[in-house]
Amino acid sequence: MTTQPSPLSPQSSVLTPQSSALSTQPSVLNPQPSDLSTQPSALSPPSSTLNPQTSDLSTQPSAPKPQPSVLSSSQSSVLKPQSSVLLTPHSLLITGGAGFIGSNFVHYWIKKYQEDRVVILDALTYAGNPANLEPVANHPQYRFVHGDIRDYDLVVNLLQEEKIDTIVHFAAESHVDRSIHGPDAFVDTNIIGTHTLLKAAKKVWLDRSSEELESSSIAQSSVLSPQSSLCRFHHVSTDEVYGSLGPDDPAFSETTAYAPNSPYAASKAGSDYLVRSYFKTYGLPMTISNCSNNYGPYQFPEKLIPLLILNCLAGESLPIYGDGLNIRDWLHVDDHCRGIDLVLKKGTVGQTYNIGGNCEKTNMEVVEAICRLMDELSPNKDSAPYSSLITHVKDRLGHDRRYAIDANLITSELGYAPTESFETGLRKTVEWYLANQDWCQNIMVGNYREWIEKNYEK
Ligand code: NAD
Ligand code: TDX
Repeated sequence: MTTQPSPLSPQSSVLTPQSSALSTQPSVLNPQPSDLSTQPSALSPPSSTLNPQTSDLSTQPSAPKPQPSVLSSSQSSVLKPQSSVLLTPHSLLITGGAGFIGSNFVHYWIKKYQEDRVVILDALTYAGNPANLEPVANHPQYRFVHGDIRDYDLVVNLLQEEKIDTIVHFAAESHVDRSIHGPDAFVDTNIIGTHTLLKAAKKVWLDRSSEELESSSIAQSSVLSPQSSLCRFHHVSTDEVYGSLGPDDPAFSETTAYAPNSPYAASKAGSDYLVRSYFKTYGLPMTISNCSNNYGPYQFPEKLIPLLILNCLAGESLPIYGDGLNIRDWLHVDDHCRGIDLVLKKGTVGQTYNIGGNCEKTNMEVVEAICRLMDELSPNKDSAPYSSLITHVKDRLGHDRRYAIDANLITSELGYAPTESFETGLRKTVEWYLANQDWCQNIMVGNYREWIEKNYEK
């Protein structure tokens, strides 16, 4: 539950913060930012003394000499974010790499860092599509593994076999509406799955005993320790963990209290907490990015922007939930990939970074912009404007009213700035869907049709 004054749209049938017993325990349901955030202001300065690590970590013979700038805690046994740790990834495990953002990230990374090994682990759920990876599938450093992030042995073996130094974790159940119809899969993948990856990373990067090392076929030099800047668990998360903003509230910063409203958002919040705890408790080198709404090529057409483009092409209605005045902060997926790259290479270990587009739009503004582009790029045969297809439909349960990201930390610390405006990014996106009709047709069958029937009660 949230303390925000107006998180629920007027149409919503969901509990308001004022209602019943939920509002009687604000200190439980609404922890203060200091309880939940990683607090950039609390960064501990790099210690000049070589400090022993936490008790768990100090037992590790694979870390002969703690280095001063990394993860050392001075008096406290609780680890704090530490700057001046520069990571140079060589072998990446990209989970969920066959999905929308994951596949764009794989394209981005292979193009920019040709020498790096890129291993993709994806269960190929309805949202995973090998076709998203076809353009890079013949790259010599590319490997696709069809498997589940909840398969601990598989993940441990992959980390060892491929000498993985960097995990970029995209795999998730990602659609809010599906989480309303069936939350279980969200808990399974987003919470249990993330925890399985964390356990595997801890096992391979932190827990190896000297006997294991001696009998291992992996060279000692490839073994990573929490004291090294050689490994990283990067967790890709969402702005939805922060809940819903009122019209005049400041944008979400890294210290905003978590207040997830949908099962999807709650499962992502749970996974964020687990990642944070593996840093604080065990010293697993991690970073988290919480990003706003992405759009761009390869996005599954259950999400607003591709759904609207494809419905225009099919001459079907353009369903807008409720009054259409809900606000999202839109970011082109390439700019999200750039942000993750910066966090990996220059980010502070243990830190959360918000990534956003500084681009708040109501859903009505989005649908109208798409209709204008479609009128220009693929006019309706009977010349009727596509906006005539806009239809207001029943609101989403618990529909968050407004998201907005304050990206000052990543901007000032890492020099991040989006390169696409909404106008340029949306035009490119519409052009991509128009030019990739085969990709669209191959997706809009079977399960997809069933989902559309179910969600829109056709
Ligand atoms: P997506 O639904 O398009 O792709 C998810 C991918 O994960 C698919 O390829 C799927 O097959 C794979 N997957 C699902 N369960 C799996 C499992 N158990 N094991 C292995 N693979 C599994 O999602 P997306 O939109 O690309 O989002 C990627 C990540 O970014 C998610 O963690 C999401 O929460 C986050 N995020 C998304 C957005 C957005 O606007 N789409 C914004 C902020 C954050
Ligand atoms: O048919 C629709 N009609 C409609 O009005 C759909 C599918 C959506 N909407 C509205 C709901 C939202 O206010 O459009 C807005 C955007 O909806 P989605 O594309 O479903 O995205 P959202 O729910 O905001 O969540 C997205 O951004 C944050 C991603 O799906 C998440 O994975 C990400 O974490």
